[in-house]
Order: sequence, then structure tokens, then C-alpha cells
Amino acid sequence: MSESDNLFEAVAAAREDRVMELVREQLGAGVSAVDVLAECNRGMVELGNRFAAGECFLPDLMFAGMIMKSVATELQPLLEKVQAAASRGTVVLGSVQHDVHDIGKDIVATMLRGVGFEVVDLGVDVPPEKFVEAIAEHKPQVVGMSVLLTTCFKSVIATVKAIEESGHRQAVSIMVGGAAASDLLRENAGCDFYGKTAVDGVKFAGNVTGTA
Ligand code: B12
Repeated sequence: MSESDNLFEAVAAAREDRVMELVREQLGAGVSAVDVLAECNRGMVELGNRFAAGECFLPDLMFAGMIMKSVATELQPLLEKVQAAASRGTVVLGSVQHDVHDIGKDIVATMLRGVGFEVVDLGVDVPPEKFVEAIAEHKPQVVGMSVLLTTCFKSVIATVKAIEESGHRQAVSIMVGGAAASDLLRENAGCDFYGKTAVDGVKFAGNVTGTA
């Protein structure tokens, strides 16, 4: 199949014009925003594999990152369509220290806001002490960490440790997600939940706050 024929390939080949066309086509054909996003994610993973195999280079990753941001902007109103009347709780969210990947984290934030959570988005490369300060200030029920680099596992572990040492551990449920995260990381770092997708994170926050 040629790269222009499907969304997965168009994303993996960083073909911006074709990606946006196919996203609109799929939405027009009734495919849900969550499914469109999932196919784009698979394309991004494939692009990452090609990068790891030396078949494409950093500028391709950067360009694809920009394309995904456009896709996320296009999908945002659809992901936000369920508006709750009252706040369902607060989530503090960030990409861990030394990790600047933020596309997935932003999608998690958009979806949480869309279903009525307040989200305190700390951004990228967030040091453990910033998570702790935000917990003290905003009193969230849930803390979410995004991690895409295996070299940043230690940042996840350090963040959980800092939360424990600050005395806030019992007050918050901690979730971890992102392409480098796994159930094993959750267990080793002492997080409460590993979410493979943004939807999993939203479900977890709902369960924690008893608003699912
Ligand atoms: C785009 C990209 C970049 C862009 C990021 C742009 C941006 N603004 O984010 C740029 C060019 C900056 C970049 C840089 C680098 N990257 Co990069 N990048 C990627 C790529 C191709 C896609 C990531 C992405 O956005 N995916 C789409 C989003 C939507 O998916 P996602 O983040 O996984 O999020 C979904 C879920 O995981 C979940 N989720 C995410 N966070 C959370 C949090 C919670 C709490 C929950 C519940 C769920 C959740 O929800 C989302 C939707 O369902 C990946 C490939 C891959 N396999 O992921 C490599 C990849 C992550 N990068 C990699 C590398 C090596 C790098 C660099 C070190 C390259 C270099 N030599 O400089 C730098 C590191 C920069 C740094 N310090 O962070 C490697 C990491 C390898 C590893 N195992 O550690 C990967 C896997 C590529 C590869 N196969 O080699 N990268």
C-alpha cells in the first residue's frame, strides 16, 4: 500500500497534507476521534521504529511532532465534547524530568478536561520538586506522569520518592503513561496505575474520584 493510502502510513511518512486530509475523511465517515487518534499513534510508533533503525532522522521526528499537534488541535473539540457541569476533581500532570515529549500528555490533559476534571499541566521536563509543590498547592486527587524515554525511568522513581518524602503520598493516586511506561515500571516505581492510553488515564481518574 502506498504511503498516501492510509492514515497510519501517512503519519509514519510524516506527510502533513495527506494526514490532515485523511483525518477529515475518517471523521466525515463517522470514525470516532479516539480511533483516529489511535491510528495516528500507531503511525508515530512506526516512525519511531524507523528512526531507531536509522531509516529516518531527528528532523522527521520533529516534523511528525508538529503534524501530531495539528491533528490534536483538529480533534480537540471532539475529544472535549462531554462537558460536565461541576468539577470531578483535580489532576496534576506533567512529562517527567529530562523528557520533553508532550503530545501524548497534552492529549491526556485535553481528554480529562473534556470530561470535567481540572488539570494542572506542569509542562515538560518537570523536576520532582515541581510535582510536590503543585500537589501542596492544588490538592489533586490524581497525579499523572508521562514518560517516553527509558532513560527517564529514574525521573519517575525520583518523583514518587519525592511525593512520599513530602508526606503527600497517601493523599494522591499516581498514574504513569507514555510510550516508555509499562506495568513493570509502575510496580518498580511504586505508582498506583499504568495507563496505556489517554482513555485509560481518564477511566482511572474517574474511578479514583468515584465519578466514573
Ligand atoms: C515525536 C517524537 C519526538 C519529538 C517530540 C515532539 C513533542 N513535542 O512531543 C522530538 C523530536 C522532540 C523527540 C525528541 C527525542 N526523542 Co522522540 N519520539 C517521538 C515519537 C516518534 C512519537 C512520540 C509521540 O508523540 N507519539 C504520539 C503520542 C500521542 O503518543 P504517546 O506520547 O505515547 O501518548 C499516548 C499514550 O502513551 C498515552 N499517554 C502518554 N502520556 C501519558 C500519561 C498518562 C498518565 C497516561 C495515563 C497516559 C499517557 O496517551 C497518549 C494517547 O493515548 C516517539 C516514537 C514512539 N514510539 O513513541 C519517539 C521516541 C519516544 N523518541 C525517542 C528518542 C530517542 C528521542 C531523542 C533522545 C532523540 C535524540 N537523539 O535527540 C529526543 C529526546 C528529547 C527529550 N529530552 O525528551 C525514542 C525513545 C527510545 C527509548 N526507548 O527511550 C522513541 C521511542 C523513538 C525510537 N523508537 O527510537 N521525539
